[in-house]
Amino acid sequence: MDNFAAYQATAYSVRDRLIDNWNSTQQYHSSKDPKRVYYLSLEFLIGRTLDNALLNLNVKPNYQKALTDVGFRLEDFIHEEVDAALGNGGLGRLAACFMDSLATLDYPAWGYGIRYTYGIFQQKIVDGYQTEYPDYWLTFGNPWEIERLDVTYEVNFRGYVEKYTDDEGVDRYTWEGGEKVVAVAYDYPIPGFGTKNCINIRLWSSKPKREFDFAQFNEGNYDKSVEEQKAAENITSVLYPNDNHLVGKVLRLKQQFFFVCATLQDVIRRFKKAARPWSEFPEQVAIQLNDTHPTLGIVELQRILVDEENLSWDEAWDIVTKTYSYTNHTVLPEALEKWSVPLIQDLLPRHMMIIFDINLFFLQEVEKKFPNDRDKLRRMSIIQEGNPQYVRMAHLAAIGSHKVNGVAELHSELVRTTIFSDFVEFYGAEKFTNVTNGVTPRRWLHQANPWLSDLITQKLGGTQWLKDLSQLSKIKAYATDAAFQKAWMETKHKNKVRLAEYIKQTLGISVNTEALFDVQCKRLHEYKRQFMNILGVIHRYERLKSLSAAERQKIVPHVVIFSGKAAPGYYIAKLIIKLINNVAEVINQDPEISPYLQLIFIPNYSVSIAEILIPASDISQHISTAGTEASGTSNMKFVLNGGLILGTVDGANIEIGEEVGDENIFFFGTLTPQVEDIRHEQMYRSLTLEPRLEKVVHSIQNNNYGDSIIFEPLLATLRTDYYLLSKDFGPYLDSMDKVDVAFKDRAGWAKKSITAAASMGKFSSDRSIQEYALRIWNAKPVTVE
Ligand code: NBG
Repeated sequence: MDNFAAYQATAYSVRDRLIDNWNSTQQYHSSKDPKRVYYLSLEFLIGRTLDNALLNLNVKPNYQKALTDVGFRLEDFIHEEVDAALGNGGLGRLAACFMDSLATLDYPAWGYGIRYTYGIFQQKIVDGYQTEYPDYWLTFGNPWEIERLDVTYEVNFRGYVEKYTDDEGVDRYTWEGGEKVVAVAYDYPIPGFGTKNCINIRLWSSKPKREFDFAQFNEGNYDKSVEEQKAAENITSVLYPNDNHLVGKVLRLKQQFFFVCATLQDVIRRFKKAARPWSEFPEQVAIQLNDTHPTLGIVELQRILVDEENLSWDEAWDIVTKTYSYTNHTVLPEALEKWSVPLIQDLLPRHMMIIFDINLFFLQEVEKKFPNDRDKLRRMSIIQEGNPQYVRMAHLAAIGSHKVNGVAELHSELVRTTIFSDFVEFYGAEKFTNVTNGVTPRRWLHQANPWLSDLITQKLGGTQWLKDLSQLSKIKAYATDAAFQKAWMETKHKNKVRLAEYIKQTLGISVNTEALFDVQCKRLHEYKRQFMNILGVIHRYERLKSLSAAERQKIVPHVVIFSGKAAPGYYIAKLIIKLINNVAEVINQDPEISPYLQLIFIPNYSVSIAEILIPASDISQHISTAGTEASGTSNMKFVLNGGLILGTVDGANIEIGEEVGDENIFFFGTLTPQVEDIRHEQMYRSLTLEPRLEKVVHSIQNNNYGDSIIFEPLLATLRTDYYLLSKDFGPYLDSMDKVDVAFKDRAGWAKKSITAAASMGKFSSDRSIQEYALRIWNAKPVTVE
């Protein structure tokens, strides 16, 4: 960065303000001692902080002016900041949006996570292939974190368990860890918008214990003792780069325990400041598990209460279950966490014993309620039998929590009827609830799209809508007002120009800003069906080729934009990236077609890239096979920014459709209840592909997009077609035609865009957080004075 020192000075001065607010908030909370909310997440995809902090603190104009006076441009600093990318995708970004809402709504809340030395890898495209590079995000320091050498805890692994009998004759256990490391806290202040409330994400970093192994050292094993020190630091080195996919590595399990162990010590220390009885713990503490990743926290709290605090098993378990609640983010089988019993036994011997006990007592209750149903016991058990046995983390999370929620209506229904159907029968339906996801309008409209934000503020006569997004609906009254339509579409155009400049800078390609910007940016995954999209692009290209010059004139020009990372080990997803880039190579070098179709793959998708991509889109694609995308959250961001959705009847698309109205969303495709039947049918007869799809596949096989041999494994997925591309391809293309027809009617399109955006009040993460607070946490806001 050019003016690094000036950037640092700016950042540190903003940080000082954050710390001031943070201190007042902490002092006030300490004096009131309200119930705290703890949001435990292995991922926080925060992105950049400077602009967000300036806007939330409402000091951006002051900084702008002050910097201009001394010859700098604030914008330069804003755009050169590195992202804090400690997450994979929607799950991690949701956690970041939730922190913004918790702060803005004045909740006494904490986020807890891991300070990975390397966040999500950097993606570069080399010869059309994704290549991964480490994300050295801390190289130049991080002005937004505060190292807390005064907040450290010991975390143990392995070792042995000893049994003894206490004074009352009860069998008790102590665990003496063998491998010891230290967790050091790093605090990341999160300012609320238009409030003094400033909360904190506390991220743990692993360090070796200071006691160096001198015994080893003296025996001449210097290298071995250093090795062990290094291993301790390794725990928090790297974020696992898998989205919606389990990879059962020991180091990952170590991260999970390290994180919950340090977090619980911190939470309990805070609880113990007031001398309250343990029975009050659930009245003071609500812990939300963001997916199953922090589920060992349930076991660790039970262990602390029973082994260290000497509570009875039942008293302890009552406290644990009243404290925890669990959010499920997927029903995809390959993403459901399970850990082998021998692995847990080795790493956490006492915890494995406790899991077996939790399971035993649970299954005894099931047996009481449903006698003689062996199969039910097998299905509901925390332990999956086999060699080796596995611990099903979702079962453990559900059993150890008082509420389980899905993240959109359809998904929560699937949670109740598929993975947890037995549990609904056992516990009753009230335990399983829905909280539809949301996004923060501060970052995703006000910050990412200042032109549109200003226009809305002008029209509504103030910025109150940023704290109460339902007020957006007042904009609907202007949906057919020609002057307002013009102003509205002008902001869209400015955003398209801004994106075009970014594309020009990074890829050297000039895109047509009058064209329809058609965007799909998200993690690469077969279930998200970027493959169907690129096959559709080939179809469009070849159709354009077959038209006369005069006929082409009538076609709506498209700039198709993809962006997204594939997990480094996900071979098929990486082939999809390669195919997109090969097709782009052909299309963009075809001068005949370029005025009507351009294809762009933007490398290294990130929060900051999303901030310029999303406001520029006319249509975004959310085209997962029905029943597979739990919610999606970028769908909400696109519509909030005046883009329309081309999507399947899946996840939060459905609820967006309910809000914006059928005429303002382009739905297509198989519905969830039919998906299983169709898969079944396809298994029993050899699949003939939809004719237009067949043609596209042949064209690829004819080497029109590079040597087709490399795409064989990708094309082979169409033979079983688990994700129903062939079934949905025709309706997909037809739906895209409807988009084009609608786009030609400029006034009609503006009306749709305005009406849709104005209908998005429901999808503020403020609404989500209020639902959690009311229905799950029983937590109340505290206005910091
Ligand atoms: C993801 C879902 C998305 C959803 C986010 C946030 C996981 C396991 N799940 O659809 O795939 O929007 O969670 O809830 O990452």
